[in-house]
Amino acid sequence: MKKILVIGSKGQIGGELVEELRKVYGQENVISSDIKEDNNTNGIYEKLDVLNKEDLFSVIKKHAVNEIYLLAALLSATAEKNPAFGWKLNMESLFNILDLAKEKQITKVYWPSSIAVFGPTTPKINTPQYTIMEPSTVYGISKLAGERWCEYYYNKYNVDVRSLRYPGLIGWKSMPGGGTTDYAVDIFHQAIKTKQYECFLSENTTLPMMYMEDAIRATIELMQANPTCLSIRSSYNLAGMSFNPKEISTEIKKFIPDFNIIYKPDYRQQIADSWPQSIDDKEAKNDWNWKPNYNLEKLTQTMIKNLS
Ligand code: AKB
Repeated sequence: MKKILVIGSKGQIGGELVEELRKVYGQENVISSDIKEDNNTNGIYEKLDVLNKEDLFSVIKKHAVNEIYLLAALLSATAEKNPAFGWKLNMESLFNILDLAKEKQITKVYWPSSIAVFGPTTPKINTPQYTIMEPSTVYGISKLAGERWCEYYYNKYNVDVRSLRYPGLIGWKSMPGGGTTDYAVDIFHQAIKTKQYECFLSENTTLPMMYMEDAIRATIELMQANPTCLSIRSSYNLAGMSFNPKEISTEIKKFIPDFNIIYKPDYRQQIADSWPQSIDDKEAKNDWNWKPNYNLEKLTQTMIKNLS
């Protein structure tokens, strides 16, 4: 019987992932947790600081948890403002979970990586799984180090850990929290509310992106995949679509013709410029039949319909 703990369930991915996991495995078998208080969740919720090993262990014992999705992290923009804490949270949380899996307290781990593992020296178009990786952000450095540790724990201790390199994620159910790709969510909220958006990236900054529903499905499909099919235990490249602020604003204008965007790049421009523009995810396609459902047109239509 699966007992799943989702850590960081109040973040951008967490809420939607918990909702979907509960549909698949049953409400009572998915425990959501976050460092924040929660008074109005439907299912089982634990207030949990993943850096506190004792509390973590007692939640696992209390609910007989055997599978963990570790989503707690500082994202690219926030981690640049607090590098020491970004490194601490992103790395120590992973070690706490990998060590529990090494001691066989849990049997399976999901941990997200990111396109931030790539850097300015990486080939930008159709970035392959295996290539130059010299990330220039604290977040990217922590994700690349984490990937190496995941693979190490798999090879050395037979820990069943699985991971995806998420592109920028876009959904209407939750707000992003401190990433460089956040503009692609915020733009929809502002377009509907005020028909204006001041973008912190320049108009031609193309980045890999994905609709949240695709990202959640990819996560669950990877976790359900037969282990013998998985050739990668660091983290899989994952692609959905690629676009820049100008292209997304053109799509939005098809629904809101008087929408206006202005560009005021800030410190996040440099982070975006260091990342790939598009991703080659052939290993994910080959190993566990990954296929995205959403392109920019369908994404825009869905976001506007649901937010309006
Ligand atoms: C960020 O912008 O930091 C994240 C990511 C691409 O991992 N959305």
